[in-house]
Amino acid sequence: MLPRRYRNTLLKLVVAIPLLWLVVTLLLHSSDSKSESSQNSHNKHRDKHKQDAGPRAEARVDLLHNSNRLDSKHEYDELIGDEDDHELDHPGVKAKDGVEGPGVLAPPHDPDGPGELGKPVKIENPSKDVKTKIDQGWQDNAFNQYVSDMISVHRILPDPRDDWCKADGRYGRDLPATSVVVCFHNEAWSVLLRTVHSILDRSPPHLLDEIILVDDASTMDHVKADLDTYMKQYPKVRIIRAPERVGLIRARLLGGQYVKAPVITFLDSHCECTEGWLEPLLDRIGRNNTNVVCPVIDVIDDDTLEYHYRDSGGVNVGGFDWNLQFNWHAVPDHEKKKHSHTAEPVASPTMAGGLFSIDKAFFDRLGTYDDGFDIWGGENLELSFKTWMCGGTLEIVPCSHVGHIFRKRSPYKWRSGVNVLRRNSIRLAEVWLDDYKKYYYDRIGHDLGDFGDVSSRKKLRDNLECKSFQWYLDNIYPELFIPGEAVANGDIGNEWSNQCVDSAAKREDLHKSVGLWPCHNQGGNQYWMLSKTGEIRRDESCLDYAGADVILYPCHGSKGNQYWQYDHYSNTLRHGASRRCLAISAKKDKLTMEECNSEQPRQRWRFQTYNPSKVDKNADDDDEEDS
Ligand SMILES: [Mn+2]
Repeated sequence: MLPRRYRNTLLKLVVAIPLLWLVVTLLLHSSDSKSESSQNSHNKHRDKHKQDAGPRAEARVDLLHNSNRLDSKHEYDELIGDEDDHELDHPGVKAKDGVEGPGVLAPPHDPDGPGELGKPVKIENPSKDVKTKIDQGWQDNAFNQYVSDMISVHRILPDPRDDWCKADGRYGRDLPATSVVVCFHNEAWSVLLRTVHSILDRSPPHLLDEIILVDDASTMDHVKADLDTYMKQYPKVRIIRAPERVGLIRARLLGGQYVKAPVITFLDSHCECTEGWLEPLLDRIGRNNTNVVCPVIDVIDDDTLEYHYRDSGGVNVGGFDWNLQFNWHAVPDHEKKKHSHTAEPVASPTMAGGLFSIDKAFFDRLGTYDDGFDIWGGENLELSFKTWMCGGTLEIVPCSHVGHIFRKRSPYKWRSGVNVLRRNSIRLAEVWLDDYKKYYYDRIGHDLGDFGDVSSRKKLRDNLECKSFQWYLDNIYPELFIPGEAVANGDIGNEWSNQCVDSAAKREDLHKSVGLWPCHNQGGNQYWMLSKTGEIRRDESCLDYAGADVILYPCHGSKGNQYWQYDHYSNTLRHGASRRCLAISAKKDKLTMEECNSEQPRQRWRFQTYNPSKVDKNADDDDEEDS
């Protein structure tokens, strides 16, 4: 909890600031005043990136790395964002300042205030008192609340859209309206308000029916009566209170019950919507009500609240691995070929889960979420699979950008004892994965425990006459690595030296050189699979060569530095991009990459098992001069 003295001050501020604004507004009857008092801050560019993180942030870190690897260093920099560009991109700041929709005067808002245009706010040399407050903010929220509190809840953001998105007639005229459901639990005041105001400020009023805030039994005072009082001035905002803690999934369903608009949009409570975020989403649903659509999720830095974005060339789509963990990957070639511009909506095998729009009737038809799901996790994959398998389409819409604060841990308390995520995932696997569930169960030691009754969910799938998971994999996610389809597996041995390719493949082993060890025939760190698309991998780690050492890198599915061609006649492993061959050094102490020479015994490798019938005949398509 906040120290009492600070809490009282905060409460007073919370009440006093809107009142003061009201008085000032009435007195002046103009929006000239820019008297917002804000604590002094020093905006300094910041380019530090945290490495250790929870699953969501992990996805983000991998995203950053993948972009860096797949494209170029230059594009990596673009992803991080370039403040100068932002200002050029946003000439209309002044015009919008002080106005918040028809007839409502916004609080005074300093266009040069902290965090404006998505710039980072950094506190240099905080006093002891300030440091205490900063620490408390981190403890309560797992992001820098102190910095958030300094930033206007109406801050202007850069316009992250491609020009393509702004062309005349790009979107239909008669779009369906939406209600936006935002669930929260003890969300920080300024962050929650900024979420709400970014929706109110940047959604065409006729397309926004309501914002439904669902309080999942918060315990902190600031989101109780104060929030009610504050939101009374905004007739479009409705607050629903769960009587007891129900968890994110059930809180969303609770909010969904109040939706009157044809479309439901779900957002997290620590988001910021950017200019034009809503129309491209609703346009897709207007065209076809079985389109389920996600905005691009931009990263709001958890420490500085800097807004990071990049153009549509960097858009990623959702996938998953056999731990049933969501992950991001680059738009695959087969999808790219369907589009003439990178800003067009792209098919995504899965969604991250927190931010999306769906036609309410279609959501109901799909059986919303499994009501046996508890708290959090797995629901995004469930909705993704059944959307595709039961006649819908899931898309990322690059013209729609919503920022999200990615936290590295959950600040909330939950009862312990049950592995909720695993239980949800097992229910999901039982209902939707058919025989492929075995690959997930392999990962959890076939320890299913009590996952409850899934018969009603299976019945739902039958009634909807949904397609098979095989169909989904073949048509929607052909990039997914299916362990049973490996062309080769087991150890990769060099007979001349009796050494095998040997590395652990945990997170901490990524980005490190791949090792060698005498072949032991025990699997473990010597167990590899050669995928039909030419990756040498274990789990999500791939052998990767970028010109220096052969390292382990998260598999990105885009060939390039991770593409290997195994010739089982000469037993050579040729690297696709460099055309060099994997070899063992003359001293037998490390892996090297050399000019290919099939006479060289140091370049000969044997897979424990090799099944040439599983080689994908299309795998060499984009290979110019095949051997
Ligand atoms: Mn979130």
